[in-house]
Amino acid sequence: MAVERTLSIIKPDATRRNLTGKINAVYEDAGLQIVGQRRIRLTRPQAEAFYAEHKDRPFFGELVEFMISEPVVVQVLQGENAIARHRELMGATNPEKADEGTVRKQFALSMGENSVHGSDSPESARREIGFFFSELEILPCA
Ligand code: DAT
Ligand code: MG
Repeated sequence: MAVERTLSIIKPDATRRNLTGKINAVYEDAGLQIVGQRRIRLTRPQAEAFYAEHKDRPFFGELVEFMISEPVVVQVLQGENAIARHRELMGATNPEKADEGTVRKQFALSMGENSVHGSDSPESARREIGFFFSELEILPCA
């Protein structure tokens, strides 16, 4: 296994309910280091570009409206096997199917308002980290 980086987003339903710290604690307790983090409001073109792979899906409009509705926290997580490990900690897209203890099981409101995003492969991690962060903004501890 290798040290990886992945892109995480704490979504509007979670920032709105003041859950940033609780979600960060799940990641930090699991040994993932938050090596970059910024609270931003996504613009509509940014949200559309970030989720371009879903542009033909019926839920795309709703997804974009949701992602621009309140601030989000974008972050880079680093650790052993971070991409898959983060997806495990997040739980299934549909919170009704998410395992006990996962972020989505604990906090998600619905399939759409599901509290967190995580990259799903090394390729998407590279693209998604580059979408929000420059190398200078990513600061791991030694
Ligand atoms: P994930 O976020 O688990 O990687 P995804 O990439 O398939 O899931 O979809 C991106 C987001 O789009 C997901 O977090 C919530 C929303 N979404 C996906 N499927 C949906 C559906 N059937 N109805 C409403 N929103 C949906
Ligand atoms: Mg996805």
